Amino acid sequence: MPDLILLHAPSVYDFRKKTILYGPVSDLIPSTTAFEMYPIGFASMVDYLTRAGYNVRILNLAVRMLNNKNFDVEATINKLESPLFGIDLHWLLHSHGAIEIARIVKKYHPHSKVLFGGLSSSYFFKDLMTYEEIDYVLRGDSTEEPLRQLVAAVKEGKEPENVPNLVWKDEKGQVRENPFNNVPEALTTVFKDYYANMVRSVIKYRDLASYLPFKNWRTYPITAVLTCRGCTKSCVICGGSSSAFRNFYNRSAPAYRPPEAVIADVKQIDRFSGGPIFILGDLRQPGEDYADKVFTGLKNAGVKNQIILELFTPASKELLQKMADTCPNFCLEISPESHDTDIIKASGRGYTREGLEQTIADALAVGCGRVDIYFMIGIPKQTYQSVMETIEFCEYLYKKHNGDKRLALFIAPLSPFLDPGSLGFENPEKFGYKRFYSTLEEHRQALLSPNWKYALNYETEWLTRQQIVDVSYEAILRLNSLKLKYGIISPEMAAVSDERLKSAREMAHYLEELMTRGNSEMELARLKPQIDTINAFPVAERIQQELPGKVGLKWFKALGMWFKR
Ligand code: B12
Repeated sequence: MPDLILLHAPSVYDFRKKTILYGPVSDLIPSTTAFEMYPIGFASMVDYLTRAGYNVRILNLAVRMLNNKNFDVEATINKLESPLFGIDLHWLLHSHGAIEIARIVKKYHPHSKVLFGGLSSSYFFKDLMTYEEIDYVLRGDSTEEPLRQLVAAVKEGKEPENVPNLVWKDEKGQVRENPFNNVPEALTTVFKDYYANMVRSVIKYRDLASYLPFKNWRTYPITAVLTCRGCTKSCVICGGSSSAFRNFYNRSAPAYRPPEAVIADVKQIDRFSGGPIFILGDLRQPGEDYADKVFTGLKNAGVKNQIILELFTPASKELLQKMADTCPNFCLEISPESHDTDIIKASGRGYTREGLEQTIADALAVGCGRVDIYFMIGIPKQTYQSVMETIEFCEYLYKKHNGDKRLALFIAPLSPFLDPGSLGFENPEKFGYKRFYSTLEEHRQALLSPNWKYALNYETEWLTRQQIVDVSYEAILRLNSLKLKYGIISPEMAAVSDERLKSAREMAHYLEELMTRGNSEMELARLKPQIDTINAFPVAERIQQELPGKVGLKWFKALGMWFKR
């Protein structure tokens, strides 16, 4: 019997039965609108506990529900056995699904304990304790060691009064808050051997289907390497900013993994996957020296996988050249949010229009395989007009670089939520935000809105919720036409995208009408198949993001890695 089962819920339970028009909320990530990807921390928890001698199983319920329409969640949970079930509420948009799954776990396993963790759990720990099916919340961005202590306490039937970071209910149902003092300054004891230990766990429970991080992972096995917890920047919309970490996760400075550990991960991944590897976070955060060490290590490792690197601020040509020398055909991720220097500044991002243009030009010149630029709708000072100017800027870039196919431009709304803990969420007026929801339950209910407009937990002084919806469709449609015009995407892909966006826009308007009329239940049920079809349309942006190349999984190697142990 596993000592702990980690469950990942879909954003909304049961999305297969509810009628919800999602909008372009997950177009730029590998997940679908069910947000089936579990936190990378699942791998580090499996690794840490396995090394400590415990058995941990992962069950990605969201991915199972997506991949099999007959997958029976209740029957599956009923068959599980463990004294402790952990559910992630890392991203707030899992708040509906996560709590419904907790209810199902308690229904079938009233004597097992239910544990929540992740950034949103840490933020909303008091709210979570009011749900009777939740026994524990582990706070913080680094829960491996507290979790080890909790698993031991549960196994031994002891009260967890000494487990750091834990909020729990004692025998009388009183909520107890243990000291929140497990906040490691360096990440030297985590992610030691996590690929091997994940493979070990998959084999032990003979259940690869429940470990898949997202629906299409088998055909596009992108993997991520964590470099740090925390952040040096304080972007207004980010719940993972330095101020959010300081105020809510008790972290005053980011903790980094040693460069050697980052290289070791990349080498481990190379042994079982030919897919792209996303090195998370700007490597210059701890200093240029850190970045240099990683690049030297990568060069020596001779890894063939395509490497994806992030930049939080403009980079010198010298640095970009170094990236090209060490990771041929590398892919660059840049999120300036807007083309307009004033707006970029108001959102706290570290670019200017000139700096952005220079970095793009230099990256293309040194041979970067692809430059991904992400713009966002719903940031301070941004008007309808300004969003349209961002699209004009995109055309300017395509022209300037002669329709270079390596230039990948994307725009999406900040949705559904302005992150809790972000400067914008905490001081809405100061940054021109109006916040509609505050509590966990309000956010949970918002996720059930048939029209994504009402899931948005904010609007701005410059854009109402309706305008955010309208301008999002308009901007993405225009960008799509530009991509067609400059030959960036095929006419077929452009046509599919066009159809998806136009039918979604039409449906959003119809839903708005319907909901203002009231009494819409029957009509919503009638619309479900149509809305499901719109939600399931292929997303051109996601297809465009998938890096071409040899991306197969080296299963035999993965198994070999297991047998060698
Ligand atoms: C890397 C990253 C991603 C990666 C995800 C990689 C992955 N699988 O984890 C990608 C790019 C795919 C991504 C996507 C999204 N992200 Co993101 N992401 C980040 C980022 C930059 C770093 C996260 C991080 O440091 N993790 C490390 C630590 C904190 O977490 P961890 O190791 O996974 O888990 C540890 C703890 O959190 C905790 N824990 C987590 N789960 C559980 C469960 C249990 C039971 C327990 C006990 C403990 C526990 O213990 C773990 C081990 O110590 C942060 C910003 C930041 N600087 O923090 C945003 C951030 C987390 N993302 C955010 C958002 C909003 C999203 C999206 C919803 C955006 C969107 N609309 O598409 C999607 C959701 C993806 C999905 N689930 O399908 C917000 C979350 C705000 C909130 N509170 O809801 C953040 C804070 C900032 C931001 N706006 O980007 N993201």
